[in-house]
Amino acid sequence: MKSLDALNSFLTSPKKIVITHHYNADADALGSSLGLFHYLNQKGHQCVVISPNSMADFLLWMPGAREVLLFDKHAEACKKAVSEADVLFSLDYNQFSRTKFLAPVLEQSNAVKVIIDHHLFPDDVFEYGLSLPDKSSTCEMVYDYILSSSGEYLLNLDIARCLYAGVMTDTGSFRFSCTTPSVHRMVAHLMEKGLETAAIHTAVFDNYQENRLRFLGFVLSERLHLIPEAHAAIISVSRNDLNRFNVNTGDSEGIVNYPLSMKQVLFSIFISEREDEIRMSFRSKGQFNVNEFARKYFQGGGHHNAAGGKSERSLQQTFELLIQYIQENQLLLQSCYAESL
Ligand SMILES: [Mn+2]
Repeated sequence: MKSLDALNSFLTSPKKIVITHHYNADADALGSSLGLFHYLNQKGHQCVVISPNSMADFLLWMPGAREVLLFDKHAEACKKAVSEADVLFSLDYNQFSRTKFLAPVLEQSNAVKVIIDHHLFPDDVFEYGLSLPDKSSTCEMVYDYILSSSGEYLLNLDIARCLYAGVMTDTGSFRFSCTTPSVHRMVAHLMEKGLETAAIHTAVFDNYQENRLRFLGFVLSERLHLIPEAHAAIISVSRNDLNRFNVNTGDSEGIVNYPLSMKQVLFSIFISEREDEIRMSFRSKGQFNVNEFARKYFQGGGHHNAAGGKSERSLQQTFELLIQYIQENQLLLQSCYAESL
């Protein structure tokens, strides 16, 4: 794969550029896409951001969010933009299948394909780009790209807001182990551009509707299962539970983190019953590697402290399997716990 430096010599004249990210965009996916969008537009390119599906409400404050083309709403406009594009950026994902229904459209594109991403094992479809699993977020990588392309003078408040949102969420508000000194230097730099961090934290995190807060209270009280000897916790949510509180896909986001606020818990799992599968989120604090766990047992993966997976079994069967796999890892979890402070 050729470097982003090499791409820059291709971008010396104005190009038509499409920027995409994964299905169910999170703040890093959308923030990195819009950060790059605001940057490349200022460079004279004609950019469009395409999202595979409609985005969660807590992202709509981002500058440019309402200009994003949604494949589930504007399929024809998306197809047209992709077919006319000279360059296609893939941000915060490493294979087209992560865009679900948009994937066939991207696969047919003749545009130069570029990846900027921090997940393991990128597909070989990309001609240019950067895949750095040690980076905190794709937003940090877009920031690095802007600086390394001598674009510092174009780094404005809109870009700062978008990029900060992704780095804030992907580092768990600067507490995961991926929060390097460069992350803090980046944030300091963005603050010098006028960024107000508190307002963005509020926009992203303090946005619950009543049903979502009540749902959170319910699952913590009624659906939390602890496995104390393995320092693990499982929250298991059925389709009925989701319907009862009328919660959408995005509403369960982040609930997986709550069990980690207990001293004795260092591995937390959230499983929920969706249309066609059991969706799984894994989080850990410290040394226990949930990326390996998700990859080994549940067709998933992600990062050291945060990963996802899925199961085609029933909710109950998935729960029982989880208990079994946690027991298999019990000694490891105990030693991770012994090494924590
Ligand atoms: Mn990310």
